Amino acid sequence: MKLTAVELRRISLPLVAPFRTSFGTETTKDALLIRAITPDAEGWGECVAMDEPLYSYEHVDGAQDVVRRFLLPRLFAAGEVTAGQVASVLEPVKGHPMAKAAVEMALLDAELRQAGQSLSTYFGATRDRVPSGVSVGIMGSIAELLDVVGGYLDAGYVRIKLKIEPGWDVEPVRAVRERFGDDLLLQVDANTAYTLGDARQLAKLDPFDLLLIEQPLPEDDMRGHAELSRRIGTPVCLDESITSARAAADAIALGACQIINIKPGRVGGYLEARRIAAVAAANGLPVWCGGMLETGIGRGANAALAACPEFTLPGDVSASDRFYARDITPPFVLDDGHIAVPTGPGLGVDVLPDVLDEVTTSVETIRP
Ligand code: OSB
Ligand code: MG
Repeated sequence: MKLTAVELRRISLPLVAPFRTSFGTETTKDALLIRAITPDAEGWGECVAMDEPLYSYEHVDGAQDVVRRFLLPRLFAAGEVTAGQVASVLEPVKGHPMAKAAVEMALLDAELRQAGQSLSTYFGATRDRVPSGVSVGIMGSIAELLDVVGGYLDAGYVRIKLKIEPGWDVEPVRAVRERFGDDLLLQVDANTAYTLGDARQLAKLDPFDLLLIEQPLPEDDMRGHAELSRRIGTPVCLDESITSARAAADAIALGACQIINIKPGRVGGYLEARRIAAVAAANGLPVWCGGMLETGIGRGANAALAACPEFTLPGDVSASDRFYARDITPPFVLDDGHIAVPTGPGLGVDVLPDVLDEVTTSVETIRP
């Protein structure tokens, strides 16, 4: 693909309700969208970096700066670049996987649209719909939590993930188990809020038969996760720590995780995400597709990834209305607890131009 221009567009979308995790509370989504313009096709990428560097060190203003100043000049200088070559062209720039992922995604969309192939076909996906799980924020009270979880179960979600932190762990899990029963697929996500010294507290989750505990310890604490895995009964799943296929192979070799949450933005793109799925499958580990409050652009791509055969656990690919009353694409909806995988060329989702314009806060066009 020969890029003639790249549009960096910022949008702001209000969330239907505040989303509280151990690292902060979100009330609006400020996303960076990347539109790759080539003579034959256009493609969209979504950067999942958040407002503040609290989930990972990236943040959306910084990602835009990195794209503008360091990534696009390298891509322009490289001339004709396929999506598969983007990662190696950008490899001299250290880190910034979310910025890189968004650029690669835009090129991949353009390339596949031109070829008339869907992302799911390109990935070798084997399903046309994916089971949908939902990530439930930390609430002000157990009563409120039970109401919210009940609402999601009534909507049809097949798996519940509770955000936890010290002081909000065993009691909410116990309450949800007691109210909704032993058959409910239930897991928790700590977003690095604990230390190995909390192993005894985390072992108190053992009786509740959780599918997994996601990222209890700091991002760089691989040995801690390996030790914790020996001390608690709940399987450990890594999110923040898995930054690449190499990191995944290391974590598996160390025994730091038994399950992996794959998020394309966190690992530098959908192509690296596919490689992580392959590494996990070769080692017999289940994987699932995480989420970063994506708009319909990223949500559709995540559904395609989650439809690949390695993804054997329900992911955080929820319906659009879990976060947004109005999205910039036609909404993804729950059908019998599932989300349909887009079938059209490229990402297979079409941006609604009027909504996009209404929620846009800035547009910057960069040319070679
Ligand atoms: O840790 O999985 C996470 C959202 C933002 C940042 C990190 C995480 C999350 C979620 C929500 O849990 C996932 C989603 O539904 O998009
Ligand atoms: Mg997580």
